[in-house]
Amino acid sequence: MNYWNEHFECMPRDELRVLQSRRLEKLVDRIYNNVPLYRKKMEDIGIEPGDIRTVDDITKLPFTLKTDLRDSYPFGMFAVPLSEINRIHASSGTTGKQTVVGYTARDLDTWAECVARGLVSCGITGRSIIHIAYGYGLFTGGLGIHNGAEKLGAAVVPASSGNTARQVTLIEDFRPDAICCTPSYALFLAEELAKKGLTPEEISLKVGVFGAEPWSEAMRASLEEKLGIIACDIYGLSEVMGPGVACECSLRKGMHVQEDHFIVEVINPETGEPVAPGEPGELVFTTLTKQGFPLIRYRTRDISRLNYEKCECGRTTARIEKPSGRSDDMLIIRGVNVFPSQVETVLIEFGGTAPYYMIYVDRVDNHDTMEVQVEMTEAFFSDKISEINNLEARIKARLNSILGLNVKVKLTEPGSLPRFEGKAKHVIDSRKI
Ligand code: DLL
Repeated sequence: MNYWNEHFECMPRDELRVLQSRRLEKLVDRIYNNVPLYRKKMEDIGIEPGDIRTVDDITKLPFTLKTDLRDSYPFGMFAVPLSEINRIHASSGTTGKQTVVGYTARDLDTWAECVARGLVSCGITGRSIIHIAYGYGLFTGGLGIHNGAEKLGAAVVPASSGNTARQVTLIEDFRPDAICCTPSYALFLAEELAKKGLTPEEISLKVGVFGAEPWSEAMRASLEEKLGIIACDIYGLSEVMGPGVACECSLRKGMHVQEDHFIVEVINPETGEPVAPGEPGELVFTTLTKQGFPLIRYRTRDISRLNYEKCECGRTTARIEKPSGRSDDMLIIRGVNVFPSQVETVLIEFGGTAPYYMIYVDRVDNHDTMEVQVEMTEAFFSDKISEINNLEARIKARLNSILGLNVKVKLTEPGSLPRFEGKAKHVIDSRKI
């Protein structure tokens, strides 16, 4: 078995707890003194940094919610001056505003370290050629994996997302042994390679590291068969760091959390109380070493469970089971996070639309599709067809720019969309993952 950093990945759990406790104590002191939001949250519940001595004290600390990030947009929760920030990333907020995160040079190095550990645990080495088809940009997938792969000393092909024909050519010609992208895009690529007549044996790939969206064991089996690879799962979220918070090893029995950098808890999403060990619940992360954008008890809304048994690979770190869903209504469409509330916010900007809309999500040829249907008002409906087409195009352009995703928009007749007596249901997700 190969490790990137055996000392931390295989640390006896009692030693790990001591390390986590020491780091947690320092973290709480740092955020109390540098992030007004945290000082206020702690004051509100009457605790001081001195009250937190060990990992067990973590439940005394308040949670951090996505709305806290939105309310301190853009830089209000940074714990260092902007002059010390080296990189900024962002991801979808629940409405128009993005959630912004900042990294110091040391944070970027820690991130690359976590990714390098994950890639090595999947079987990638410094001699590998890694094709990265996660998007590069504000999304953490591309650049996050990239820096880890470079730290590892691999030859990195920063293909980014899109332009499938070019991706196929690069894979045929450069013969990478590893690929990193969303699992749905990997399936799409697999089918394009098959269409060109390439058999799994002829495809150079040996390992795939897939994440950023939920995927099933059935998808894993299909990817492994079609590409002739070992398909590993990688987890992360921009708020906490990006990809690499946890990653499977080549045994593929849960994602190892980099616990020297993160404390992971599982709580009951309704009550906020910790669940019994091994029970499912919402994942909550505390960042132990981050300087730019530290978080305590960040509620991810991802539902999963933890396994603390030592893995056969030798790693002692807790393992996250494939997330089984979310406790909120966030959708992940082609790797992009979409909240129905973002769509609603855009729709109400336009006159002529009634407050009835539906979002239809599907997966066609391994491609996620999203169509927004919105009713017109009676007054608008009686207007000219050209005006209807024009409004459709304007809504589409606005949604595409806000979501960063190509969506279909259809204006429908007044009264045509379903009405609900109780809680309105705005999303029909027909994807079979
Ligand atoms: O998706 C970071 C990432 C990039 C992870 C590349 C892995 C690979 P966000 O865009 O902030 O960050 O989205 C985070 O995506 O809360 C989960 O709901 C979902 N997610 C991420 N990885 C997985 C996974 C990146 N392996 C949100 N399985 C998270 C299921 C995942 N869901």
